[in-house]
Amino acid sequence: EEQRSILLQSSSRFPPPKGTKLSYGTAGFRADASILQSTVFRIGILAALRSLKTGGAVIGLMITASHNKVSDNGIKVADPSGGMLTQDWEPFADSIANAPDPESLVKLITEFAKKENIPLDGAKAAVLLGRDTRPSGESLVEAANKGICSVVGAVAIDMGIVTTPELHWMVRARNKGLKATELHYFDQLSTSFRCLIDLIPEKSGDNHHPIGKLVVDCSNGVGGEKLQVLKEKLNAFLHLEIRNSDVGIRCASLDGDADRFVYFTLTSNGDNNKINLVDGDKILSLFALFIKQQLSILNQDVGVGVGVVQTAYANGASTKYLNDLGLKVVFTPTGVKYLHGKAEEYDIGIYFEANGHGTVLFSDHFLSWLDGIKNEPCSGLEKQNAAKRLLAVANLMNQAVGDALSGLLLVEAILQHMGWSLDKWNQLYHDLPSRQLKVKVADRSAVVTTNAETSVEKPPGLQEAITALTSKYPQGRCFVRPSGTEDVVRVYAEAKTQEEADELADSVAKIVQ
Ligand code: NG1
Repeated sequence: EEQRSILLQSSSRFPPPKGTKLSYGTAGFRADASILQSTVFRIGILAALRSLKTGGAVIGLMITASHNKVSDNGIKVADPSGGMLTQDWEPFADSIANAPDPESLVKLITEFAKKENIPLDGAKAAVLLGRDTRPSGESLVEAANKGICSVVGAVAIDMGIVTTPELHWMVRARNKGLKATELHYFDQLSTSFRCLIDLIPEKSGDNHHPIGKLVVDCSNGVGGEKLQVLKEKLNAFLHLEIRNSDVGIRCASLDGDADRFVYFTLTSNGDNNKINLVDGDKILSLFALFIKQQLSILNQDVGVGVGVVQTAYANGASTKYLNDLGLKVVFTPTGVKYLHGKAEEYDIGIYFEANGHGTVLFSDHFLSWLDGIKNEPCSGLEKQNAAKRLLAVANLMNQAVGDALSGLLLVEAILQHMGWSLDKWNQLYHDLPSRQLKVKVADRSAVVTTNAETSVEKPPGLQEAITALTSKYPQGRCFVRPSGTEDVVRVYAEAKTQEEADELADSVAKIVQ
């Protein structure tokens, strides 16, 4: 009863916006920040309930809209493992976000708590709060805090301005009883990076190029101030320049909450600058190649279960390259929650979305095997070093979620290890020309897909039409899917030439409209 009246009272201070229906999409809720107070308050309650349900484990709640415009904001929940909120709670998130008044909200919460056996008796619960640099973040954190504290026994711990991956990392570390502050995060990243650099074999031959300076564009987001900390720790090992946007020799670019990154170079011919994008598929390929090499040194290139996870947006040329390396490539729908879950099934699971979100996961079993080799002098120095390198990769790469800062350091370490320029890396394979379009439709949920979003189930007839158009183009590939973060249907097409990819995407966009 006490709990009920607290919830009624506090939620009456956060009325929901009229006339908008929110849904928990590919990356939580996103909308104009001005209408999110009530959603954030309510998801604060959800996070506290999730903590109670998981026996008091720490839950994460991140206020960010990533790469969206600065006036937007959003909210994502991290489960005790540091991964995304379990999908079977998403319908509850939707229903409480859209409850019209305090009575119906409290009714939904009470029923859900009963169904899930969540103790509402003052048991302890904890939620870690984080936000990016958006100005709206501060007041939204306050709303989340109110939501959390309206669950009796729950406390909110405000971590301030952090990257999304940092918050996920902290949630995971706390629940594992590991050191979990931001200082520990930076320590772990810089130590394992230095370890990889120390383990680079003596340079031989003319293949090695000094790899020069890296310029990082931080999108005026949270990544800039965090990368500055790493730069200071790594000055002697990595020549790094941090800018909001600029051009340079070898450039990397982070998104607003630093959970994604890509590389690029600029070539200028006359007045025109051309951007050569080195995307998530190529980052994935570089990581896969390095890991494969270390496994060969360990004579384990077939015995270890390595899984590479991509989505339908992966360029066909990357999938071919990975298959040719002898790796197993599997596909999931778009959205980190799907890729991460799949990657967890392997000894080493490497996943990346083409847009630069991904990481490398290691199973506990495999890590102890590596530890054994590292500590066994009879293995021989080469094998011990290969094991050390893979252990350093496991420490460097965020095990909770894709992380631009750790990913960037692994790219840099591998380029130094190989003695490769960015161009050399970019030559691993050549992308097939592709085109992505967005189509505004009346109701994007009318499009229902299957087979990791590669084919359309509904409306009837649409897939047949897409197949017929695609078959006209050599090496043609095309699919459509409703976006989970924007009110559009996305069209992706690939073909042998840019003109053909454009034509195919255009013609399919017309029949989707
Ligand atoms: P949607 O809007 O569902 O396509 C986009 C990206 C995802 C992912 C999420 C989260 C594409 C095609 N889609 O999802 O990969 O990054 O945003 O931010 O890039």
